[in-house]
Amino acid sequence: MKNKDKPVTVEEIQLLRNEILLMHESLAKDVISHAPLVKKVVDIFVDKGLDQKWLEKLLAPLVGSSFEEDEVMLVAYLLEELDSLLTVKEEGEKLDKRVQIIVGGTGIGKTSLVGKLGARYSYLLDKNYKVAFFNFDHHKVGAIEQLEHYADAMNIPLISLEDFVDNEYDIILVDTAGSRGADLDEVVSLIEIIKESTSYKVELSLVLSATSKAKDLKRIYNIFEALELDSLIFTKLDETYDLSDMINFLIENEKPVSYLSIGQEIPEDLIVATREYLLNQFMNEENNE
Ligand SMILES: Nc1nc2c(ncn2[C@@H]2O[C@H](COP(=O)(O)OP(=O)(O)O)[C@@H](O)[C@H]2O)c(=O)[nH]1
Ligand SMILES: [Mg+2]
Repeated sequence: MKNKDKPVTVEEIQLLRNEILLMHESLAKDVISHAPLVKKVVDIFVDKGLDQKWLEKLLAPLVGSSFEEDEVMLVAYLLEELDSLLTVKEEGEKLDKRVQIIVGGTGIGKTSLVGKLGARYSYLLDKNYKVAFFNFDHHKVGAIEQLEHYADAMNIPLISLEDFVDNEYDIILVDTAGSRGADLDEVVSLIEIIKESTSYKVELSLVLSATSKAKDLKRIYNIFEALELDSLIFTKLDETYDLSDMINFLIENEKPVSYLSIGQEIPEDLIVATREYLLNQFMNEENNE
């Protein structure tokens, strides 16, 4: 068989694909270098921390159009695109018959979040749900005390797994341990048990900190991506003025964000995520200092 007749392998297609992608990227950069105003807008947002390649690919197609000479339009277009890429999960009106499992790395605010959500669902919405807490954190010493404290203060029962089958609660909030591999298997078995022995829906939320660096966000996300995540929750938005790593992460992963934790106060410092809030916080970073 002559070389050129040999069937193309998957690896070769992959290589070609990568090459085309690279060509696209350098082409975009090249095109933009001939359009000063587009380049200026790219630079502004690179300064704000957005991914340069992403910006170039997005704006290159506008070179040669009437937008090219209009900075306001270029910025508006970019913000529009950002807005469309940020996905949020609305809280909705029917929150019950649900077990919400909170997973994520250590020290990022999971237990505080369980407290905040517990108060929210029990007392702060139009409908008062019957909430219970469940602690699935076997490792961290003191972890149970923290949740016990919230349970006492909020008059929300801290239940055991056996209590799930009674179907007595509208919402069960599950606090978990950190992000080690073994814990992940435990979470998987917990989800199986709930699905097999109760009629609750399972909702899995991954908690990430807005203060984490891009690589750390990615690393944690990669660990938990194996589970079927329903939503992301970002904490500690009050602790950083630079939300670019969070925004880049959201652009890349397109997972819906449900809640945002914006401080240590329980239950006050929790808000339902909206695209407006995320974008405003990102754009106004300097004004807040
Ligand atoms: N500034 C700030 N601190 C927070 C926020 N959420 C939680 N914390 C703090 O982060 C620390 C760890 O919280 P904790 O809920 O125990 O984290 P866990 O280990 O993930 O359960 C505590 O001191 C919390 O008060 C937040 O949104 N902003
Ligand atoms: Mg905890």
